[in-house]
Amino acid sequence: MAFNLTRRKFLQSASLAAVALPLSEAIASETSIQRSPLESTGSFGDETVVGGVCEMCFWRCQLVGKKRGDRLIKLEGNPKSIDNGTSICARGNAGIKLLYDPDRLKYPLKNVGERGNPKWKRISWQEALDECGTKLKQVHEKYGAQGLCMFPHGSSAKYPMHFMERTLGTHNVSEASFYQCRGIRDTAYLATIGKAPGENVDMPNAKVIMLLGGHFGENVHVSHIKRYIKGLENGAKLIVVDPRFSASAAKSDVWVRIKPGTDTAFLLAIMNYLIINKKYDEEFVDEYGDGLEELQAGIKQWTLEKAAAECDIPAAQIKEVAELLAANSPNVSIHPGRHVSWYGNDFQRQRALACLTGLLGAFYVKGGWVPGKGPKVGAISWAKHDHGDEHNLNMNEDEERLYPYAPPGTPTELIRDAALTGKPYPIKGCVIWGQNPIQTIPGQDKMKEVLKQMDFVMCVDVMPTDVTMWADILLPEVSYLERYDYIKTGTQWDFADNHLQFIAPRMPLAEPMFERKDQVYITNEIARRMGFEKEIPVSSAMEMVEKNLEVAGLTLDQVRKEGGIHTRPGKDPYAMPEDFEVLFYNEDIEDAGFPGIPTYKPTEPPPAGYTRLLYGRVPVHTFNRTQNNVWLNRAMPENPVWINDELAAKMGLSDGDTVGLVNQDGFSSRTTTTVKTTPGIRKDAIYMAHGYGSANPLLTVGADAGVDDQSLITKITVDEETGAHGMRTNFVKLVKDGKVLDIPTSA
Ligand SMILES: Nc1nc2c(c(=O)[nH]1)N[C@H]1C(S)=C(S)[C@@H](COP(=O)(O)OP(=O)(O)OC[C@H]3O[C@@H](n4cnc5c(=O)[nH]c(N)nc54)[C@H](O)[C@@H]3O)O[C@H]1N2
Ligand SMILES: Nc1nc2c(c(=O)[nH]1)N[C@H]1C(S)=C(S)[C@@H](COP(=O)(O)OP(=O)(O)OC[C@H]3O[C@@H](n4cnc5c(=O)[nH]c(N)nc54)[C@H](O)[C@@H]3O)O[C@H]1N2
Ligand code: SF4
Ligand SMILES: [Mo]
Repeated sequence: MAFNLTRRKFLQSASLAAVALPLSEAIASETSIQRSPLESTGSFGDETVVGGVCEMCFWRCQLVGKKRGDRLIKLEGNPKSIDNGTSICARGNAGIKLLYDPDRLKYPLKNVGERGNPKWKRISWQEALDECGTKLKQVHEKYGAQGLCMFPHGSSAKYPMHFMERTLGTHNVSEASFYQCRGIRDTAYLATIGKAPGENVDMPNAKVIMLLGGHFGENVHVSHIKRYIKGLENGAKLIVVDPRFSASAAKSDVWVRIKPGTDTAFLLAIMNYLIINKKYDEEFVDEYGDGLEELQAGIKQWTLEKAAAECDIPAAQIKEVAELLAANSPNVSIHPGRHVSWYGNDFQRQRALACLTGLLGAFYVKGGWVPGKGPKVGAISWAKHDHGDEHNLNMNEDEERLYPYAPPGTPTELIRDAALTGKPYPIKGCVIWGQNPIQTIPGQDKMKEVLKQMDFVMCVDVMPTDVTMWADILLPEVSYLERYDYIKTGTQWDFADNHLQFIAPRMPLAEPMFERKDQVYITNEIARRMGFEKEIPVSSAMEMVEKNLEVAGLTLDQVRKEGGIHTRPGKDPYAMPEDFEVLFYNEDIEDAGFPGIPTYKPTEPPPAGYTRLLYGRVPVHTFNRTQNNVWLNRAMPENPVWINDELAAKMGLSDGDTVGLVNQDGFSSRTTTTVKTTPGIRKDAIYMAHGYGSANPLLTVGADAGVDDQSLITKITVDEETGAHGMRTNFVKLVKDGKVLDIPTSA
């Protein structure tokens, strides 16, 4: 283990959410962990296979597999890991149930019914690949590269994505991890400190940790949560800003019960207070800061009182937070957040977080933001193919960029609008690979219209999900436990003085079953059929990983002999780079037509009778992708709606009541769920876990379980600087026994 955190304590932290869940669920998730075979015995299986890298979520903990005969029977953290160590979370543990899920896609399928209402016919790979190659080629020839689009997510989607982008030449690629998740964070920090921040805060050494909306314990990334717990064990004070009493709020010293959407005002008031009272790190700001005067002038109206009124919190609490940060600077972890696509005003909030970190001098210091220096590995990719100016059009790269701070790819909404209007160009071919845009992207009906108008939709997945119902051809991929791909790299900068780096290539722990194929096979075969045979960079996934390892001077054999993970000495993570700068004021942002200093843009309040819909993670599921997992379904089969207990009493609602929801545009939830009444949420919002309520009847466990939050997010909000989505701008009422209940929010 990388540090002294006992297994029991880790399990406690992984089920921290029990604090914030209703008792019934708390018991369910606790017992599911206690009953896990992990607890009962240390020895399992006849053989241990090394080299696994989890992808039940995208943190990619390193695994070993225990086998009995041909069957993988248990997953564990790799004892060689300096990242997650021997720990994995509930979802990682349940990977076995994904591997052997009887509902998994097994053969290539052709939709002989309608998109959205499919009738599946089993076909051969030959036929499936021929059809994909022919149809994609037709679109490419008729409409140019810009006639194609892709919705990818996950490590296996990288290889086909690069084929689409580089060889076919389309810019219409929208990754969920950028446009619905963390892209705004990355470009806002890039525009402030020249680097994307990751979640790289040195929490074990922090004196104060501040989380805005981050709720560790419900949001679970094993090594990250260990660093957080280590920080708390070491005595860090915890400030949690959240409208809801989250698992982190339950551990906090200061819980800022903020009005949703107003975080930027809160941050500006803290910065103003620090500047006026000269409580910022003057030495750091003199040396590394640029534009403090502009910042000071631009935020001077943000007094504690003004922010208190805007955020609906006491002025004294904002002062308390500012004082706590100042007294402990520079050893403070201002967490950059991860899922930051909130209100469509998010670029400015993320800039404010980076600027506050700068005012506190908390870059490259113990406890502050410390990027960590991981090792280099290769990135085999497809050759760039020039199809001529007419064929590689990019609607976000016109003379004036529409979204100058867009993360890589093209904003989802631009792609959808182009597909629906044909302007600036038609989009007629769609590849979906490891993403479920029906449940991931706001505006479900819009997404369905986009898919309906395509000439061809191809989908590569491991499970039948809501989006796979829209495919013409549906291809079954091997899972992360059955393939070579992604090399997980990282460092151990935050625990020890002898800094280490690690390299962990994903190797299969089990043999592929049925007719499932991997990403390299599928992409190469389609490329061949589209006439790009000569450009194929590798002939197998194993060769791809081998070549990428070469850059680090390693081979798969060697890493396997080393237990699946290669470690080597690292570099001092606290060394400040020479050209480091914090741009409190950024002239380029202003030239592009946006505020050059962090600026608060209010979000629309709920209309009378409605309340705001908030959503987030639960410890035992990953978005929608684990809903059919039988172990995880047992741990949390539905997503109760959190509603303030006083409001509930006024509305005649009790804990456990069955309800549906309807939103401001008249969209109703297809399914129902239960009510959780609690003082742990403000009156101007309700909360539910994201990812539930799957509609695909082929999911024998997950279909119709709970309510799909995305089906209620129909008002589409886009962040002006980045083009990424905001999703917390929708409002709902509850429906009980067929009766729509007004929400007395002003009560
Ligand atoms: N309303 C709302 N929307 C959100 C969020 C939210 O909290 N609320 N969260 C946002 C965030 S932070 C993110 S990162 C995105 C996530 O968005 P997505 O990545 O779209 O998440 P999932 O819904 O899990 O869909 C993933 C799809 O990949 C498939 N899959 C799993 N493993 C593999 C594999 O190995 N190969 C292939 N080919 N497919 C595989 C799954 O079966 C599933 O169909 O959603 C965003 N959207
Ligand atoms: N178990 C589990 N862990 C995961 C994932 C998973 O699917 N399952 N997904 C991973 C991924 S890809 C991501 S991006 C992260 C996402 O994890 P986080 O970045 O933590 O994001 P969410 O889960 O969307 O967080 C929602 C939190 O924000 C609060 N909130 C809502 N509105 C506001 C507001 O206006 N202001 C403030 N301050 N808070 C607000 C909500 O009450 C809730 O506590 O989790 C990662 N970890
Ligand atoms: S945090 Fe859990 S689900 Fe995510 S990679 Fe690690 S073990 Fe797997
Ligand atoms: Mo995410």
